[in-house]
Amino acid sequence: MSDSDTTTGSAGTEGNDSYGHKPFKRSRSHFADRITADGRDGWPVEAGRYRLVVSRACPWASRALVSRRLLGLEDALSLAVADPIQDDRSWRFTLDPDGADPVLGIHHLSEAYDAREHGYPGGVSVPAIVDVPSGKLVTNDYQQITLDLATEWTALHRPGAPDLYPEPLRAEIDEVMEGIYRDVNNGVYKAGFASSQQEYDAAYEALFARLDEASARLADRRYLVGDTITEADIRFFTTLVRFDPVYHGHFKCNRNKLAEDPVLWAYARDLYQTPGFGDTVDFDHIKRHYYQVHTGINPTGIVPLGPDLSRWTTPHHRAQLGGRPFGDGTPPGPVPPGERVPPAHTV
Ligand SMILES: N[C@@H](CCC(=O)N[C@@H](CS)C(=O)NCC(=O)O)C(=O)O
Repeated sequence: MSDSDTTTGSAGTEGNDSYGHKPFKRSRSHFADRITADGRDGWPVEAGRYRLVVSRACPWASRALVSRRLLGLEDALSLAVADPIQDDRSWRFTLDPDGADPVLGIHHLSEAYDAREHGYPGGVSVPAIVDVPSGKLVTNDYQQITLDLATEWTALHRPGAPDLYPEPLRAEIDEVMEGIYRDVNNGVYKAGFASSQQEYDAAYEALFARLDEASARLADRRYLVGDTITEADIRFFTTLVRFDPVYHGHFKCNRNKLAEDPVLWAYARDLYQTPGFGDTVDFDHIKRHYYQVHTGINPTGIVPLGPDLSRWTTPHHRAQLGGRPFGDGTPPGPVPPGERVPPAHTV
C-alpha cells in the first residue's frame, strides 16, 4: 500500500458524514497482529480458535470471504456476518437471533475491540478476526489478513486449495495490486468522498486510466498475473462487483459502466461464476449499506432499484483464453448451509 493513501487515526473514514472538507484519507489499520503458523505475535494458526467478522457489503472484508472459500477454511475459521447498516456503535449482529453473535455472544463488534483495548477510541472496522476464547480482537489489518490466510494457514487449507500468492510471482502481484489499490479499490472512495472538484477529477482520471490499463492487460490473458487466480484477482473483483450497483452512481465513477467494457465485464463475470467468488456476494447488503449509511452523499437514503443484475450469470467466453483457475488444484465445494447468501440478495 502506498503511504500517500493512508494516515493514522480512526478507521472507517467513509462510514461517517464528517468527511467535511478534508481530502479523503483511508485510515491505517490499528490492530495489525498477525495469526501465523509459528505464532510469533502470540496468535498461532489453530482450527476453531478464531472468528472472522465481516460485512458482506464491505469490499475489504469481502476479500477475506473469497479467500476463505477458495482455500477451504470454512471449518477452521468460523464466520460472523454483521448487519450491513451500522448504528452509532458501528457494526452489529442484528441478523442473528437476539441480536447477538452466537459464538462470541456480543451485540456489537466494538465489544471485541474493547476487550482488546479498553476504551479503544478509534474506528471499528471490518474485516476483523477475533480470538474466540478471550473475545479479543486480534487484527483488523485488511491488507494482511488475506495474505496470511494464503501463506500462514496452509496446514488447514483444503486438499486442492490453490496457491493464491505464489512465491515466484509475488513481486508482480504486489506491483499490480498496488496500482489497483491506489487507483481502483481506494480510488472509487477518493472519487466518492472528494470534497473538491479538483480532488474528484484527479481520482476519476486515475481510476479510469487504471481500469483501461487493466482492460488492455486482460484482453488476451485470463487473470491479472500468471495463468491462475491470485490475490490480485480477488482484490480487483471485490471492487468490480460493486461498480455498477454502487460506484458508478453513488461515487460518481461514471465515465462508463463496468458492463460497457467488454473485457473487464467478461473478466468480472468469469470470476463471479467461479465457485468461491459469486457465492459470497450479497447485492442487497452492498446496495443498502452504501446508499443508506453514507447520508452525506445520499441524504434521502433512497436505494436505487437498478441495475439489472441478471447478466452476471451470462456466458463470458473467457475459458478460450486458457488459464487454469486453480492451477494444479480444484474448485472449492459448496457453500456451507449456514453461510448461503439468501437467493433474493443474489442475481
Ligand atoms: N480496516 C480498514 C479498512 C476496512 C474498512 O474501511 N472497512 C469499512 C467497511 S467497508 C469499515 O468497517 N468502516 C467502519 C465503519 O464504517 O464504521 C481501515 O482501517 O480503514
